[in-house]
Amino acid sequence: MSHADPIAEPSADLSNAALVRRMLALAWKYRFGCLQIIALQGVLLVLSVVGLTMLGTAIDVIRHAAVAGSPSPNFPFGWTPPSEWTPYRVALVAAGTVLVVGLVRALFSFWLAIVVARVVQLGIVVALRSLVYDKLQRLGFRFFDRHTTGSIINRVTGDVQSVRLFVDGVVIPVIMVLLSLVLYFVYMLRLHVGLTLACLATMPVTWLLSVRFSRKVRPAYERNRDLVDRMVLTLTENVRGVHVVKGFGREPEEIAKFDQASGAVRTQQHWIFEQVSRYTPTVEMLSSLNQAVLLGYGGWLVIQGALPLGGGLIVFSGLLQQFSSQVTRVAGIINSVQQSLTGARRVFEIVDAPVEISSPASPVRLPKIAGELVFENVSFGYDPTKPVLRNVSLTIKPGQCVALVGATGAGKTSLLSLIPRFYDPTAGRVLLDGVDLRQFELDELRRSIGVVFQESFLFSDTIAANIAFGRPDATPEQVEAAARIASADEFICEYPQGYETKLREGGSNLSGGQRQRLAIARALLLSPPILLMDDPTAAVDPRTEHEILDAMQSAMQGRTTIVVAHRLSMLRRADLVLVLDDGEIVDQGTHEELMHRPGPYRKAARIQVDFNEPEPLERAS
Ligand code: M5T
Ligand code: MG
Repeated sequence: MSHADPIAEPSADLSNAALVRRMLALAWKYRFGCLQIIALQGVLLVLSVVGLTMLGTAIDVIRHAAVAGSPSPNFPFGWTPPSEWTPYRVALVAAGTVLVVGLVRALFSFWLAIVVARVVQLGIVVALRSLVYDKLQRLGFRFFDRHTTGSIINRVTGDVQSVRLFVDGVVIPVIMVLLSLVLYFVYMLRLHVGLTLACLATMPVTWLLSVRFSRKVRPAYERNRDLVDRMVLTLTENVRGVHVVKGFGREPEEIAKFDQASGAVRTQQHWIFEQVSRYTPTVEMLSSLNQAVLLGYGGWLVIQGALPLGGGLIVFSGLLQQFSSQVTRVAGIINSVQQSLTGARRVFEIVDAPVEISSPASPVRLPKIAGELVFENVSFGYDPTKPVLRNVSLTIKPGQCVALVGATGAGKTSLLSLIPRFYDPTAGRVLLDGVDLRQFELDELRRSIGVVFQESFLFSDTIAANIAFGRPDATPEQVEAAARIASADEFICEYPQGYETKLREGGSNLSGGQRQRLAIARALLLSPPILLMDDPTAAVDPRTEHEILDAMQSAMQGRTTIVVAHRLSMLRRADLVLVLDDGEIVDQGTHEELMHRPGPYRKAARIQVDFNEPEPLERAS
């Protein structure tokens, strides 16, 4: 087994071609829905051409009746009106048909909207969103260290929408554009070949323009997403750090910071809009050139009697308009391709991110975990080139209570985080009951470890639900028992709703010490063979600390406990004290032993002992 754990870069192929292939595969998964959408849009397309034909025919009928000597109309679809019908009756029938076609179109449009919503918003978007969210639950801490909250939130919400855009903004429109271009082109050719070629002469120019446009705008979209991320990050940090911001009176600077981030997005978007608004009128201008050719050449053909007015020129004009609007749509589609590629890259980056920490194929199962922990030459660094723990070796016997001491930044939290495999060591290994941690089933390993983090996070739910977070099936009695051991019962019962009291986001309606006690109760309720506590009593007064420690004495019985501690009251109770300095274990022993030899421990401990009668020399050294 390789112990190297490089900062894994997403190794999957995220080239444009690969992304397009994957999004096509996604569309293929929804092919029946997509086919339904295409069929409905096809019906709408045919209906619009039928409506246009009816209009042209009606004009020819009216003209024939009104203008003496004008040519008799050509009826479409091989149909001729009975000879006894007056021209007015024929025109009325045509009008009626146009109306019916319009009604049917409305019905189909309605149906189409429903199908699109079902396939796209309720199907693809929901499926993608849960795919990304599921993956996020399985990703290791390294992933979250590397990406900002804003970027992750954006990916789950915004970028997922960009991916579905590939289906309803690219795949389906491309098919529809092709279908309608062919239909219009064939129809125009049937009306008049020369006129068709003359009017479509500008199309290659339009096409070239749209290709150039997309080349120019593509990189801008990528940059735009980054800028939006940065803006969201400013916002989330501001909301989460509201106390700091207000406490330091930094509101104006924060506003300026946000303005700047939002200004950058605006400038960037403005540039994109500028490009779009330059492109669209140019294309529209080209299409009026077409109209001029149509009226000049087509008008001449009508006067010559080579083309009927309604069924010919007017239908042609309608077709041409549709044709150029479809060509213009190509630019929109290319835009959507860019946007969805950018979004897809960010979404698939999460979907493909290697799950660096996962269960082995055939995990080792122990009938019962005794709780012996061994570190064998463990080194670790968040960035592998900058080790935070160096060559740490230690043995903790089952049921031992170990205190971990060391200056801030010494690596205490990092050492603890290797035990539930929040990270894996860069070298060496950690053994539980003689088995490498990496051989356990991950969930099982983590369930047998209760963790009280240095900063306890609580959810916006009831107190009871927070305590039972790791064991949702716990009975109220068990929840209360755990709370009692953590000295939390008393303050909880002071609330009118007791254990059913709702916490605000992050537990912000509790004091720091209350939050910590809930976190202890949460870990104790798991009744785990191993208990890790990162400075659990930092936010409580010494008296409450005593209460907690006394009560926990029984709870710690038979469990391997590692506590990051600073206060002597805790250190005295520990079976073993490990002294960590700059990522290395520099000393270990009981409190008594360590106090009897000179070293950093005695020096640090004396400061506390002598607190009441300060000895300036001792403290300064
Ligand atoms: C040890 C660095 C930190 C420090 C060293 C958590 C964390 C830490 N570090 C990172 O680079 N990334 C991280 O996510 O690692 O940090 P620690 O283990 O948190 O130290 P500690 O628990 O002993 O300190 P404290 O202050 O909690 O007593 O260099 O920069
Ligand atoms: Mg720490």
